Amino acid sequence: MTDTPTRAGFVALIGEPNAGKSTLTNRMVGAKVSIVTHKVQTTRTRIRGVAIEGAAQIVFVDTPGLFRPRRRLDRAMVAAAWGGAADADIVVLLVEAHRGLTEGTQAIIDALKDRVSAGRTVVLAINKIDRVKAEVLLALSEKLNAAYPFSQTFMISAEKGHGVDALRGWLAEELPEGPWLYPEDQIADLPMRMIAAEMTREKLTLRLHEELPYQITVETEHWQERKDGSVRIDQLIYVVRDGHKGIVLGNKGETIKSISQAARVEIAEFLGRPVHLFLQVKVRENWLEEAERYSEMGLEFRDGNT
Ligand SMILES: Nc1nc2c(ncn2[C@@H]2O[C@H](COP(=O)(O)OP(=O)(O)OP(=O)(O)O)[C@@H](O)[C@H]2O)c(=O)[nH]1
Ligand SMILES: [Mg+2]
Repeated sequence: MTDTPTRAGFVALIGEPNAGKSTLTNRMVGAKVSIVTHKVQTTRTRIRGVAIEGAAQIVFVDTPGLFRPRRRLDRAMVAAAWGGAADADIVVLLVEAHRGLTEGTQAIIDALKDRVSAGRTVVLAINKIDRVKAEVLLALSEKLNAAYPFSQTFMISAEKGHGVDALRGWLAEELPEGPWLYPEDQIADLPMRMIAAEMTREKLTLRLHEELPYQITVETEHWQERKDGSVRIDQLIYVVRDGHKGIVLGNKGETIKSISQAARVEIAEFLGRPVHLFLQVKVRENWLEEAERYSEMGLEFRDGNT
C-alpha cells in the first residue's frame, strides 16, 4: 500500500484536422483505439482512450478536427469536438510544428476563449517535431504563447514518441484527486461493433480517393460469437451513388476484397480472436441527412444544422 491518492479525469485533445490527435491518443493508451490516416477529417466522433500513469487514470478524449464546417456532418463533428473540450478537466491543443500558427489554429484559439470556461487548464502540444529543425520550435512556441496564455508547452512527436512521456506525466499530476472512472483493464469506451466499423472505414479511407471517403459511412449490422471462438461480423458500407459503389467494389470485386482483408486482420488483432468479416455496399443517396446514421456514429443530429 502507498499513500499516493488516486487521480482521474478527462483530457481533451483538440486541433485542426490531421494535427495528430488520434495518433497521440493511441500512443498514450498503448493500443489503437482511434483510426489514423494521412487525410484530414478522419475522426468523426469523440473517442475515449484510457491511460494509466502511476496512481492516475487519464481518460484521453480524441476529437474530430476543428475546421470551418460546411455540411451537416461537418457541423456535427465540430460540435462534438467542442463538446469534448467543454467537458474536459484539461484541454490539449495540438499544433503541427511544420505548419506553425495557421489561420485554422488562430480560429481555434479565438474560439477557445468562448468555448472553454476561464480558469480551465489549456496546454499547448507542438506535434510532429520530427519534421522540423529544433531552431524553429522556440520561435513557434513564443508566437503561440503570445496568442494564448497556455499553462504549459510541450514539444512532441506523437508518431515517434518524443516528449510524450513528459506530457503524460505532467497531465497525471494535474488531474484532480478522485477514484478511477473506468475499470483498470479498460482501454476504450466505444462499443466493439463501432470500433470494428471504424477499422473498416480506415481501410476505405486509405484506399479511396478525393471526396469519396467523406461520403461513406460504415455500420456493423451483425455480430455473432461462434462456438469455435471466432466472431462473424457483418458490416454495411453506405455510399451516396451507384458510381461510388462500383469504385468501392472495384474490378471483379478486387478493391472491396483487399479492404475487407486489411480490416479483418486489424479487427482480429484487436479482439485477439479469428474474425470472419462480411462487407456489403449499399447505395443510400441521403445517408448524410439521416438521423439514424448520426446516432450510429455517436454524433448528435440536430434539426436546423442543415
Ligand atoms: N511526421 C509525423 N507525422 C505524424 C505525427 N503524428 C501524427 N502524424 C501523422 O499525421 C497524420 C494525421 O494523423 P491523425 O492522428 O489521424 O490526425 P488527427 O488529428 O487525428 O486527424 P483528424 O482525425 O482528421 O482530425 C497521419 O498520417 C499520422 O501518421 C508525428 O509526430 N510526426
Ligand atoms: Mg483523428
